Amino acid sequence: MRKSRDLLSSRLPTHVSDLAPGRGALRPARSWLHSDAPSRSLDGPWRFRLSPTASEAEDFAAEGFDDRGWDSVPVPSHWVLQGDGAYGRPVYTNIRYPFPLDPPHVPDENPTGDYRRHFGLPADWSDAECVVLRFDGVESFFRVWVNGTEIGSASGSRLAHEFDVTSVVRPGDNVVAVRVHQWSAGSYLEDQDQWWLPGIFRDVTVIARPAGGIEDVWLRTGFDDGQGRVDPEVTAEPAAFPVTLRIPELGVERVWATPADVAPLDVAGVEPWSAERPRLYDATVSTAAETVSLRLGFRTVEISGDRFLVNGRRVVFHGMNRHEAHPERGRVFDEEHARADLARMKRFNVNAIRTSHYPPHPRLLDLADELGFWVVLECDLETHGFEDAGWAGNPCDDPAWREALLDRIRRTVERDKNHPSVVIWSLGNEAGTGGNLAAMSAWVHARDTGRPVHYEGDHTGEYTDVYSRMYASVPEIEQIGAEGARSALAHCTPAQSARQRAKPFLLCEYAHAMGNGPGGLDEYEALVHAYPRVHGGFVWEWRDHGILAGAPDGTPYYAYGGDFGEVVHDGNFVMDGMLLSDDVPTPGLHEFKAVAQPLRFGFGDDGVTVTNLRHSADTSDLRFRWRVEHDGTPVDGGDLELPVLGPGGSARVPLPPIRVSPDAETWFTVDAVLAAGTAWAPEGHLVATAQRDASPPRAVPAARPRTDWRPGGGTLTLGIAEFVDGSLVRLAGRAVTGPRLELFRAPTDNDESASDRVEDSDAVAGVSHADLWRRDGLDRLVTRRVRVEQAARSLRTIDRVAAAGSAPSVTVESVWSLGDDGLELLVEIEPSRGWRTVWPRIGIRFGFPDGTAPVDGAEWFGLGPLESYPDSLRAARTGRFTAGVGDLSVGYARPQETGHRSGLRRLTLLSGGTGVLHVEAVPDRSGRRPGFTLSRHTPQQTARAGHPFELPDSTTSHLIIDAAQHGLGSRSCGPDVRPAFALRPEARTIRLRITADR
Ligand code: IPT
Repeated sequence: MRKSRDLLSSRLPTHVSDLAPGRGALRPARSWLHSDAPSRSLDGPWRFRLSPTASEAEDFAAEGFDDRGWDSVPVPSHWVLQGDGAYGRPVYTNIRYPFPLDPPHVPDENPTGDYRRHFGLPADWSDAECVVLRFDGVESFFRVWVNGTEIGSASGSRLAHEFDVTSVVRPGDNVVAVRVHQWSAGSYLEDQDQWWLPGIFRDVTVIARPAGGIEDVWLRTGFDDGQGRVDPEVTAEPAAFPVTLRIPELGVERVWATPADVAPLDVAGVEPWSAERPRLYDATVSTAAETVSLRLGFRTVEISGDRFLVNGRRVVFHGMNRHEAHPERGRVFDEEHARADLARMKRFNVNAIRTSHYPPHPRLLDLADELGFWVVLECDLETHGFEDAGWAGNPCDDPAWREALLDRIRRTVERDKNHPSVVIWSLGNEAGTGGNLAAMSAWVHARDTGRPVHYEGDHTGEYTDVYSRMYASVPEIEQIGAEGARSALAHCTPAQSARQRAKPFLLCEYAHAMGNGPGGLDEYEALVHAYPRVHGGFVWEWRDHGILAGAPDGTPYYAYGGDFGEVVHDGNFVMDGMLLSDDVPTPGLHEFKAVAQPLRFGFGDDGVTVTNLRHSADTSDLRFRWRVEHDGTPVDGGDLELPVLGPGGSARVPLPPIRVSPDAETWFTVDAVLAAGTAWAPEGHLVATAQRDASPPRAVPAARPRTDWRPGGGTLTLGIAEFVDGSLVRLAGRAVTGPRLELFRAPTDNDESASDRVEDSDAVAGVSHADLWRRDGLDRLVTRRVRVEQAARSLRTIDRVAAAGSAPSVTVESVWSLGDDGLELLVEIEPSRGWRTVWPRIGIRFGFPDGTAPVDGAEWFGLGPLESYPDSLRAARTGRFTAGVGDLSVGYARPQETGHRSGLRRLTLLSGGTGVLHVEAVPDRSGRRPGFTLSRHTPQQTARAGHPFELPDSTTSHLIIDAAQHGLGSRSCGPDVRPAFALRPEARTIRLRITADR
């Protein structure tokens, strides 16, 4: 083909520790464009061979090499996820490198994948000015040969690399050979908290670049006061001109005769782009030889003082950190799945994405433009493993690495610069600080004046534009919000503090969603409304990274660190998502949705004030519906007429007449739903909701004190309850164990954290709550029956409950009495002095062994439908719900506390859909209501399992009625439970009325 070039002017790297980002015929970074120039996908099966080291002979690259003995793997894929372990296994580490810290070297044991495939090129490609071979993602360092000639090499795993292969390709059959090393110098820059997954994991494409084509184009947009602006940059040979810009919907057709004519243009009648109303306009840029298609969104990003503004309005990020993770594909992109995932985000009121911690597949940004997200686009950079060494040798502060880092940020910005959704560039994550980061930032500032630069690690704010933090506590953010530049930062000089705190503030990570949690989301949200400089943040993180694996008996499960026999690993720290590995939203995500809902409802005596909290969209897309329920049963409902509210607008509308029940709880609910279907949800989808208790006050019936107790044991029947020596043995003819005091919960990941961050909490630095609970024996309490007494139609037991080896105890007095309205159980729980920790729960546990009709479900009136905890109650509503016992627990990747339903009024235990026992919960003297948990496992059994498949086969349903539960917090990486939601040892009462049908 024409235009052969001197491909190999520089010596190609022969060692994987070469610091240079790439060599050979690599072309400059440019936008990932949709062009009508011919291209061929090289995705599909490739011949593959894996070697244990990097030093295998290179003969495979020869054109005539006989690869018939090789295996075949699909491209794109990660070889460790292919062949059922035949090509090694994934490795998970968080901060540590999985190889010695010996930069820029990596071990000789360096899994190396050799790939080969043939591809045909049509004869008419001979006319191409240039033939380009593009790799959209290869982890971590690769060399390329075409038809036996070495072309070049590259690293930067989640970045695009294009090679000029014009001089070596030919019409008809061609052979491409690629050698991929799992470890390279580049690995030192890619220490993100995720699986290490080598291979060609994004698309490979061969592209014909036409003579007179468009090398690159950047259509910067702006929006100001109803007026759009396009500021174009066209990269093309002068001979390629004229170049024409067309925006048909806006009637724009602009012809630039020469490069010098390319100039900004104003466009009237434009609707702006926002995450809420992602209005896009199709545009084309063409020469005689090539047409490039883009979708324009008009918006202006700016920082004004301590405000981050788009189109002049302050943005609040209700964001998620999004990794590319899939249980079977790893980081391989699947557009359908990505679209469904983003639509799910929209349905859960997520409006922003931080692409932690690397650029996603380029199509993801097309989807973000289209569905509407504010995107913080992050460079592929993390050097976290240097932290342990006090950041000595950190590539970010060593000039030898500067070019490699600049190459990464250039490839990041250039590839995705056209996307309206991208509103902030991020230099990377957890990479310390240093001159190379400052140089990266300077490069971005020079290249793109239209977007600010973010990097959390710039603690003194030297080279970035926003003040970003991770996992800051609520009190600290309150101080940042209230005092701003007046408050001093510990690690800064006064001048640095002032500079940093005068910037817009955001949380690039918060609310660590590992396991059951996070708690306290609503407190973070409140800060956003109290302090305009606080711009919200990005939950860590969107999804669990579990990898689908099989237990020894074949049971499928989601594997985490250590499950593949890694030498060093970080266990289930990779399971910290708002979605479980199989896409199931966690209760934490439902809580997020409720907290981030874009409307606020304020109930008054006869009206409700509705406020639109959106950035710029009005409420014309919403319909309002109301309903009245008596004890959870709908009795009335209708539409609520509301004027269209502009952003920030509010209106007070009268409530419909509410039919109040004299003997049932009356609840009024208002729902805001989509009036019409959107790209991400059907008509009727619930966007926001609120409830108001309209019940008249009701007195809690007093418990009748008794004094006529006399000793009594033996067998006793009280209505449906049968006792032997004071112990309950049957209820309504059904075998039952307990109730016994239960103070333990299977520790959550937050409970298991031993972090030192104990400010503003009851935690002990360096020791987990779970260890303290185990030390105190909360999981192994034993009982001594102190007394069994009877009175007419009543039974009383007094138990002393304590753990082996410790003195503190709990006195449990249980009184069973048969009254006119059935059987009542009154339990007084009173701890002795000397308990030192917070408690996970204060409850009583019943066991229902499987008989002919096992207890397998629950129907209840209380808070639901999902689990809730003291610091995670916003998604829960008062109503009537039904669920099977299996659906009452969440399948967290590591089994832990789950299933607590707060605010219980009435519970019916079901067997095969039929009620077998009814439990009414009477509020305690302070009006507090208990919660319940129905599970096939005890907390002790759950705590012993590392994965769901390790839970023992169950023969019993366990019902726990909790007077109280400890909060959730997010101590697994962040603040612990706030004091208001911490459960300290205290006296509690549980009062239940138990009945059966007939
Ligand atoms: C923070 C990391 O940025 C993120 O990648 C992830 O590892 C998260 O922690 C925990 O899951 S860094 C941490 C030291 C605050």
